[in-house]
Amino acid sequence: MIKFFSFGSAFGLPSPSPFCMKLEIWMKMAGIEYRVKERKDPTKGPKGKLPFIKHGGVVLADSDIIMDYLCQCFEVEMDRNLDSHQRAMGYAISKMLEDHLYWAMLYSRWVDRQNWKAMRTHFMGHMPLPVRRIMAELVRLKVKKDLYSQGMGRHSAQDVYWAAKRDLRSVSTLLGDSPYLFGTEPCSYDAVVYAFITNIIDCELESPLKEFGRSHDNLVDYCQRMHARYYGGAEVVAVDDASQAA
Ligand SMILES: N[C@@H](CCC(=O)N[C@@H](CS)C(=O)NCC(=O)O)C(=O)O
Repeated sequence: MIKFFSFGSAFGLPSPSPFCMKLEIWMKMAGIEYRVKERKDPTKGPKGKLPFIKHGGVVLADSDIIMDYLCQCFEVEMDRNLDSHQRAMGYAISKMLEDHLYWAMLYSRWVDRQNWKAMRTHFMGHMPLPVRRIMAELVRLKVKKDLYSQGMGRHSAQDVYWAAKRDLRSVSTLLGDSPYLFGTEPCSYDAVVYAFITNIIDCELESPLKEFGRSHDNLVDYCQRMHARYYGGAEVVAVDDASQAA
């Protein structure tokens, strides 16, 4: 059984981490059984980020690397129906969301004062008060530093949201009136698109990006469709919290 280390549900989302959601949906698509181990602190993972997995003696981080490993272990062959152009498009869209839109989402949650307090309460609320305040400032400082190094954090709020709206508009245009990214059945790239878009438009936290995303009916419908398919059923997935042995 795969032990899947992930942020648990928050802000009305299965996970406030689009990378954790991406991997979880992909495992559901692949029919791979897993047990969720909820974590709030990503630093304990092998790369200091979530998600990561444990499988036998193997500990692996990074959603793409994990998916590649699972493909080999379980002989998963996804996206058989896609041609090479669709695969290349899917890859390009995924990286736009993971390496560009993600940073604007991070900005809207940790830097924008509108959401900062809710983030602090969710991630640090369980800590005693003085520690909570210090940890919260340290984490916010780290996110700001990461954003600055990546580049997004050098822009004004207005420019951050302008840049991210272009991503959302592009996804909406590419999706058009298709039920899924490449037709009537979802593919692995839908795991990425859904995880990132729902983390913006279905998140209880407000932001200019949420408002903009929700003004695109096809994005709203797409997220509802994916949610119903992957989280709407009576499927039972075992969940352990952090207090239990890893
Ligand atoms: N490339 C990684 C990215 C994972 C990632 O950035 N995870 C975030 C949560 S969405 C995280 O744990 N961040 C903690 C940090 O950067 O310190 C993947 O695909 O898994």
